[in-house]
Amino acid sequence: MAITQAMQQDIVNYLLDAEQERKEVLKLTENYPELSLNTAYDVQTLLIRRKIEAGTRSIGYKLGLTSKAKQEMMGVYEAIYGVLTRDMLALEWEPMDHKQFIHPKAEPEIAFFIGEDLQGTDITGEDVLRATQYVAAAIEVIDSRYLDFKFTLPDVVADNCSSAKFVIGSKMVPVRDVELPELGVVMTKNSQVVTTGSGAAVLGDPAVSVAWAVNKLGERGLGLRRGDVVLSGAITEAIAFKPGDTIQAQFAHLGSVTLSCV
Ligand code: OOG
Ligand code: MG
Repeated sequence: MAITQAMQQDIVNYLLDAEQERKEVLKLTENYPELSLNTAYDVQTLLIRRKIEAGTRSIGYKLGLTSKAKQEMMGVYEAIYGVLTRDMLALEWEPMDHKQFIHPKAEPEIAFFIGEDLQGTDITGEDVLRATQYVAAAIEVIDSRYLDFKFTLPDVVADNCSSAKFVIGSKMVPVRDVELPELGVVMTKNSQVVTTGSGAAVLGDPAVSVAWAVNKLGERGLGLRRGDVVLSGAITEAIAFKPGDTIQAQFAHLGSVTLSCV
């Protein structure tokens, strides 16, 4: 059975409801086993369109499942991309209210600030470096709308790749001043080290990860625009947090970024 436009709208309502009511829902493929990856990206587009109609705007993209640690954690072995919207941008010095989430987790990422438009289907990591103005430390908060944070590839893509919030560190570094694969990161929770990694964990090089997304977007006639922010994908596994927890990602060269949950 093909997934009709009407079914896609039903799915969007189902996911938006779960997010607004902060409730976990059964993954889509339980009821729509035929949901393909391509249709899942169509659903994601519709979902973002609804959010934009409700008053936010698109400010860039995020990569997901680009590291082995994340792929093994989620049991999904393919990279994905989602859309970042303005309402997802959280400020480092503002406490993050746990009540807005279902079951949030934090992951350390590298944020790319894009200085010129970049579109195509044979874009390389080098092209990405040329188009990038700055990089900065980031923490992404993911909050899958699915029961127990479990999903298949089309499920997570339709759910805009579990996107919820992200925080960017205050230090913007010219991309040519750092060797991205060698950038080490230490993540702490309440001052205890919980995980460590380096940029190379992300498809060997975070710039290659961003290039992958540009090429995927290119297949849909889309691309990066000057001013976009792109999150490279988590370098380590994601860490669950609760009210009272402080999560910090300390990067070599990029400084640190902190999230305090209340
Ligand atoms: C999917 C989103 C993954 C990342 O950085 O790998 C992601 C998930 O794990 O829920 O954002
Ligand atoms: Mg992420």
